[in-house]
Amino acid sequence: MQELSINQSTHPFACIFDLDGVLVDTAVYHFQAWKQLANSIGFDFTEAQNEHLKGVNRMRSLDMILNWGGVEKTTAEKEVLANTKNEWYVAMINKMTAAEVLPGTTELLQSLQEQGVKIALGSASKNSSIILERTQLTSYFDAIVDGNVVSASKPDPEVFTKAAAMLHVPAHLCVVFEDAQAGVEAAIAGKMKVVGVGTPENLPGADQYVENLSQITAQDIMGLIYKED
Ligand code: B16
Ligand code: MG
Repeated sequence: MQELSINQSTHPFACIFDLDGVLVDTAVYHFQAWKQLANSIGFDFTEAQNEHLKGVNRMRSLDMILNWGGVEKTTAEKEVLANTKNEWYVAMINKMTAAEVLPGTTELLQSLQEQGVKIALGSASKNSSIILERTQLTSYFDAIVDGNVVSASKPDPEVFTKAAAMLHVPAHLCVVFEDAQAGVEAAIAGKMKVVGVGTPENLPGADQYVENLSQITAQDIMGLIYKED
């Protein structure tokens, strides 16, 4: 069935995508680098613990890991540890390819772009530009808001409200795609619609749930904003 094209003058809307866990799966690289760091300090770090770090910024993640390991460090020592972890992580993401883009991602971004829908990134990561370049996704984005330009971490809505402002689209016409509970809460706090990439159990409060972006079309997204039409 042919998809109807979206008229952006009568039914405008924009999409804001989280990066890690929505467009690409970099959680595996974060896990390897954090585990190596924890082991170097003398304790272990599990995949279950890594789940709690999704959407959480780098310094907050380090604080949580040190807390789990029962280790205290000074601010200066934490800076060194965070930089070490990031060097290991960047070495891994520098080898990423377009094959690591999650299912349905490129197709959805292409369809949205062809239909004139504005697209932004809303990520906690300070490494988003490397990841987008390596996976050949950069050209789909009209605005990039990441950990380099926001001061308040999710669940604060700053990352998404900044993205909406850069796109010149009001919050109530924005749909956020998120795989982390902190991100879903941030989108709700920003008064935006939110698609949870996960389950209602993991991500309570989202307007719709998908396993990945192959399960949603540009028309479905428009329907989330214009439900009564
Ligand atoms: P970096 P997202 C988040 O990205 C990750 O989910 C989280 O695990 C990570 O700690 C955070 O980025 C910071 O990443 O160390 O690269 O700045 O999900 O908000 O795209
Ligand atoms: Mg994420």
